[in-house]
Amino acid sequence: MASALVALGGNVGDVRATFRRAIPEICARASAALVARSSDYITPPWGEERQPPFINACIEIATTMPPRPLLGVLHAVERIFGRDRAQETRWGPRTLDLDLIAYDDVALDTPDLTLPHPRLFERGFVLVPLSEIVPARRIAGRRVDEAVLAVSRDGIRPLPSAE
Ligand code: PH2
Ligand code: MG
Ligand code: MG
Repeated sequence: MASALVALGGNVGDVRATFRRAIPEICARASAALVARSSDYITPPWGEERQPPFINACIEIATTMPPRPLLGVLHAVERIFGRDRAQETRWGPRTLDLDLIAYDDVALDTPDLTLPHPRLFERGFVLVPLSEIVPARRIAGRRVDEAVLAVSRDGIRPLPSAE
């Protein structure tokens, strides 16, 4: 079994409801077990500031599906929840963004998939939820709970559990 870390994000529609439905959909399609799920966080928009705040979360899944097919599953689940890549702008609003952050210790650099995720260490909206579920995990040689101290956490707030 491999351990895959997936970041979830969105700022269009009922994003928390989308996450609740998308997580079991990912697990079913990737024959994966959900190992851990972070809280949902409200986060200030990064990259393009003139848009509503995002909701972000991270999950850890255990799967035997290799990274590239897993990325295909994530893209398929994005489409189910209304993602339309043809209509959107870079860093702009979206219903559901699913990013593969890390897959065991696999390092890959290809046009469609880079592992670990190349912008992970710049992004509080990924590192904060990630540090909740896998603080001791090393990604590219860095502990997640140390990496989170090096990024801005301004405006990033956990939301009370929705259940
Ligand atoms: N995703 C983006 C662009 N900006 N900002 C936050 N806070 N969270 C995101 O998930 C996010 C973003 C494009 O994928
Ligand atoms: Mg993204
Ligand atoms: Mg993405």
